[in-house]
Amino acid sequence: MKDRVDYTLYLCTDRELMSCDTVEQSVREAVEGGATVVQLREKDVSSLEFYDLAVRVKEITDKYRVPLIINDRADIALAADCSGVHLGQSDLPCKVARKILGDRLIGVSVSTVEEAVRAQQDGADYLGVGAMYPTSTKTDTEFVTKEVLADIRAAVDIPIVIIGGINQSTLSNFKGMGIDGIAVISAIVSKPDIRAAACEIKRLWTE
Ligand code: 3NM
Repeated sequence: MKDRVDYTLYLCTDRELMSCDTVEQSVREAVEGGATVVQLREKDVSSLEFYDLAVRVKEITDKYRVPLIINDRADIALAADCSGVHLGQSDLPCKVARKILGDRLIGVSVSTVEEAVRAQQDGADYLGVGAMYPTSTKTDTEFVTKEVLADIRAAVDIPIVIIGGINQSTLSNFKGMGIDGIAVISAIVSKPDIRAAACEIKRLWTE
């Protein structure tokens, strides 16, 4: 299954930014618009709320056969039988998460060649590289230049998604670089028509 993951349009959820009432609705609309992976990204909820939400969102992603990745929490990913987890540099080390998750997907956020090479060595399945641009969605990020992105692409052979300020206008700057997908929050979930926004971004990225 892991070799067949389509990273083309990787949606991250954000309950603060979403234009609709529920995370489930934002996910449903985004996958109907063409999101190929969903990361459930929750910060200020209890473990019980996170777990319950993961179970509900997974019903939607399963229906559309889209992998559901849980941000940070390997325990929730396992408990809700999700496809995997996404780890930041301050989360569980990839090798430790691997012990917990067996062969489920593990993604790691990186912003340097060193972090990328280490993540691959530690068994990551894919990398999230960013932030490519300043973004008000997440302000505590390191920035990655296009040159460093190219160096990371050359240094590892696992799939790469780029994140941070990726939208309808910026995505074209990264075409032809061997990037496997774009990870997007605000340019999709904050739009009044989430389905249409996902569809348009995917069209622009893949055309
Ligand atoms: N991680 P938007 S940037 C969740 O650099 C996240 O690792 C980042 O949101 C990183 O698509 C980011 O609205 C926010 O810019 C991306």
